Amino acid sequence: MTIKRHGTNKMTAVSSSRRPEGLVLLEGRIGRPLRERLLEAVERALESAPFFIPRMPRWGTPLSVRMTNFGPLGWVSDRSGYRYQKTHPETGRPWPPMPRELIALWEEITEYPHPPEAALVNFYGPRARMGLHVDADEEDADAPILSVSFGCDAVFRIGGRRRGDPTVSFRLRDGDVLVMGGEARHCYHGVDRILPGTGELPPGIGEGRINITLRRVTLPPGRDVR
Ligand code: MD3
Ligand code: FE
Repeated sequence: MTIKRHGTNKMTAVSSSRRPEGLVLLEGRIGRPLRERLLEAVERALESAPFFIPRMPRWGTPLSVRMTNFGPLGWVSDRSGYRYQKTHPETGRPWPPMPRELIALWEEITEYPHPPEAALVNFYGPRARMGLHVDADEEDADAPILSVSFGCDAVFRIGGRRRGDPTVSFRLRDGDVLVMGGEARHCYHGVDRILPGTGELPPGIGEGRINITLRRVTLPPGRDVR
């Protein structure tokens, strides 16, 4: 994995064969002013697109994470399955527009030639977690995924293409950006736990952690399924 500490050009902790290629951690990439604008955008979005409780397909078991989305498409999960859709599952309204700051961040960091279509906002209370999974609901599996973390630290884990491949863990902290391209895009990953008391979110959101992932969902115009 590549780790860059913001404000210096020094790169530390170089690749190890256990860590997937294409994983880049930009520690502290989000500065104070941008952090404030993005969290304000989340608070504003919650007024029209409140957090919903995602549920496991078939059984309807609730996940511990709460979710909402920005952008033309949003990821949802309920008894019928996982999918991207244009509207909030409870209000039936379109998702709030993608904040321009998020589009700009995607352009600066990924250099991917098409804008993100979904920004999934995950809220973790102090006891929430996310089990190991692969993100496979995007048609455009070549586009990277960019994630931004706020609030409490999380213990993030990533392995390989197969469940059971060896994993590595590291903390995701307030202001960190993690980019998954290349091989890493297809690897199992999850959040083992939140470290309560390690960070703050606006009171309107609550105690815990917010993670926003930017995704390209559909194939860009003119590109066919291979
Ligand atoms: C590695 N979110 O929303 S962000 C998810 O902290 C998700 O909320 C976690 O996994 C969170 O699907 C992790 C970092 C992340 C996001 C997507 C990935 C890592 C990834 C996709 C492939 C590989
Ligand atoms: Fe994921």
